[in-house]
Amino acid sequence: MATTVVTVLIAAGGATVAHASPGQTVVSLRQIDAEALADNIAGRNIDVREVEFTGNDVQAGRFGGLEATGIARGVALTSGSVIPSDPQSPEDVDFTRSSILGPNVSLTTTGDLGGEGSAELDELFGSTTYDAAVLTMKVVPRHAKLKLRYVFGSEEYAGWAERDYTDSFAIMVNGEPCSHVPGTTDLVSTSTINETTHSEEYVQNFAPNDPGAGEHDTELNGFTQELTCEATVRAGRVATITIAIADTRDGQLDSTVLLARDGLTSERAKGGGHGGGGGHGGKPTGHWGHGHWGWHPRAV
Ligand SMILES: [Ca+2]
Ligand SMILES: [Ca+2]
Ligand SMILES: [Ca+2]
Repeated sequence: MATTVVTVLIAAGGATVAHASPGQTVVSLRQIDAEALADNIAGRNIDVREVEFTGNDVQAGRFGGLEATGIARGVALTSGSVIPSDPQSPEDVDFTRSSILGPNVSLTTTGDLGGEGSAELDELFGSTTYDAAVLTMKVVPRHAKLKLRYVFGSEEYAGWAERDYTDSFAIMVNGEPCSHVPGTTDLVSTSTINETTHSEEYVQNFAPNDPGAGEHDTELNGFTQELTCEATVRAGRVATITIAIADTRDGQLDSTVLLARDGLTSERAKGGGHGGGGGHGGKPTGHWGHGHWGWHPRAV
C-alpha cells in the first residue's frame, strides 16, 4: 500500500488545512452553515431569504487564496470534497484530498461518497448522477437582471470526459438553466468546454501523466474561464437559484464549481432589452423523478 505524507497545518481561526499551497484556505459545512455560503455569494442588490444545501458536508465550503482559478475567494461545490481528509479520522475514508487546493498533485482526485444524484441533473443531462451537491437559495433581487459569476472545473479533464464521463452541472434560476457556454444554449460541462470545443473558454492545468506541469495552483485538472449566468427575473420578487453539480456514470473524479464572493448581483436591465442572457432558450424542466445511486469501479 502506498504511503502518503500529509502535512497538517492549523490555520488562523482553527481551520484545518492540509496539503494546501501557501495562502490557500477552505472551510467546509462541517465548520460553517449553508447560510454562510449564501452570504458569501450574495453581492449588490441581493437579499437572501432562504438557503438549503443537499449533499455531504464536505462537498461545500468557503475558500480563499485561489487566484489561480480566476476566482480568488468564494464558495465551492463539488462532487468530491472541498477539504482534505483527516488522516486520523476513521470517517474520512471516501476521499483523500481537496478537489480545489493546489497544486495539482493527481489527475484522478476522487471523493467517492456514495451519495445520491440529482433528479433534475439526471433529466437535464439524460444520464444517472451520483454524489450531487445542490445549493438552493431564495433571494429577492432589487432589479430585473440577475447575474452569478462562476468557474467550472473537473478531474474528468485528463481523458475521461472524451469517454463519455461528462459530469453534470447546472445553475438554474426559477427552474431555467443559465449556465450556458457564452453565445450558445449549450450547458457548460467537460463536453462543451475543453481543449477542442470552445477552447477559448478553457484553461488546461496538466500535461499528460505529469500533473505537476500544470501552471495553475489548484487541484483542478482543467477549468473554464470566469463565466456569468444571466437571467431575467421580476424585480422585488422571490427568485429561486439552484446550483447543482454531480458525478455521472460513477462517483469518481471530482467536478467542482467555484462561485465568486459577492458574485451574485442584481442590476437594472439595460434599454428594455432582455440582455441576451435570459432564460428563454429552453423549456422548464418541471418534472422530478427519482434519483438512483450506486457506484462502479473505474480503472484509474
Ligand atoms: Ca487534479
Ligand atoms: Ca464523487
Ligand atoms: Ca466524476
